[in-house]
Amino acid sequence: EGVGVQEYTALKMQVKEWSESAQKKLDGKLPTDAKTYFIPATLRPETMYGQTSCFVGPSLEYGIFQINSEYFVCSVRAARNMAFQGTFPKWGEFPQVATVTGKDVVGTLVDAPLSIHKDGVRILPMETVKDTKGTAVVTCVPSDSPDDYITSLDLAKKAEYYQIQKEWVRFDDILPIISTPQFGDLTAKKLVEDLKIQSPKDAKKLEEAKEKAYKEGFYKGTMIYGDFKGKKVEEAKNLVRKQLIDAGLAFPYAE
Ligand code: A2H
Repeated sequence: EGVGVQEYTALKMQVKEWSESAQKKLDGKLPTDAKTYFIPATLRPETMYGQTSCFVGPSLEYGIFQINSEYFVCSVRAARNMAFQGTFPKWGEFPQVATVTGKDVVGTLVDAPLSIHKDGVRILPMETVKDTKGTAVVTCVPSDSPDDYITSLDLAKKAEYYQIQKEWVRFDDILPIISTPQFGDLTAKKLVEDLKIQSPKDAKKLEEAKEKAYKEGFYKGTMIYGDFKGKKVEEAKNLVRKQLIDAGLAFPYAE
């Protein structure tokens, strides 16, 4: 990344129902009617129609931060950055009301803005989520992200091992959102299969897949779903981002 600034879209995924373990941990720490949101940072707002779940690092620590009458779940590092970007009411302050681990919140049901899954999606574990970038929350779009595709496949295959319900992965029929000349309309699936990626730990191949998916999607992709169907991805990206921000469902986040 070096000297460049990464302009993310921070999405607000409202909690509909906490997992049992999160509920226990948070008892008495949040008002009962609190509006709480998981905040994934994404570079691909135009893909939000295809969200199927949302990932946290199971062994990472997350803070719950108060912003007036709302609460955000993200890494402490990200909250600190947000405090210097005008996200919190008092510049430089990011009041933390609780701490949870990723493992605690797995199974929580959240709203996924724009997603076809109107009844919400589940918080799921992803071992490769880093605490050192974004918000340490990653929304899952298996049609266009090779990481998300292979992690979902792995979670669905080993649901018992991960102590999740297979249905939570919502991996059965992936929604095609973007079409590209080289990879068709399910870019991530095509690349995972072409490069024979076997597991979320195939870091080198995933890096290659990510690079290819991103370039082809951004420069050659056309939207085949949503309000900007027919438009180039390059153009749709900012239109979807603006739509989410104007609706109060997202905000800009940079690092
Ligand atoms: B992207 P960059 Cl559809 N750990 O969003 C691991 N991955 C993280 C992360 C973290 N702490 N924070 C963000 N990310 C992911 C959508 C998407 C993304 C699609 C396709 C590719 C893609 C849906 N997931 O990213 O290293 C987030 O996933 C591939 C580049 O800061 C975020 O955008 O450039 C992207 O990585 C940010 O990666």
